[in-house]
Amino acid sequence: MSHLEVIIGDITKLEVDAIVNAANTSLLGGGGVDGAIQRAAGPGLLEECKKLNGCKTGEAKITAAYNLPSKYIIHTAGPVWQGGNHEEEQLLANCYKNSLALAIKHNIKSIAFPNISTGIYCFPKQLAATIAIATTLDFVKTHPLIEKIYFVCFDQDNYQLYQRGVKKS
Ligand code: AR6
Repeated sequence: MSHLEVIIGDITKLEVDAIVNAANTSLLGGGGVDGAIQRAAGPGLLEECKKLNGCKTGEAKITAAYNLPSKYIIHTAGPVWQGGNHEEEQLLANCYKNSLALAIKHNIKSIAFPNISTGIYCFPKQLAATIAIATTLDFVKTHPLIEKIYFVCFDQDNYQLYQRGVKKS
């Protein structure tokens, strides 16, 4: 499906309308991709994030992108994997859905997702990839204004899982 593209690399370098940040509910920064985005965007980002009142798990908020080449950053808080009986799957799907819904509101046509929750939050990678691909495909079916969705993988495991998953879809 031409809407979805899998790439490997650093999401902070992408020239797209919006990149998505795998943040936490405080939106006040952290490690992983969040730390990389905060560092590359510069201090203005944290100042804007402080005014957002956090973000519930599965929800999404938008900011400017400051020193990044993208136009916006959509921040979403992924679920922490706790064994699978704490609505983790639904909450992860919500991250993708709510980020895409916010993108539509802001007329965003290209968006790049990191592999939300699969780092520090320990969500199983295969399951996360399946949810990410199914949820985004389902969304673009009814929202054709989103032209391109990039899955930006940072490790080979995820890269292979996503390539296989997108090929099959
Ligand atoms: N570009 C693309 N992907 C990246 C980059 C990058 N520059 N850096 C890491 N990744 P994680 P989480 C990948 O841990 O599991 C933070 O402290 C990484 O390899 O960043 O959702 C937040 O503040 C992995 O595949 O996010 C939260 O507290 C994916 O991004 C917590 O971590 C997500 O890994 C969120 O944990």
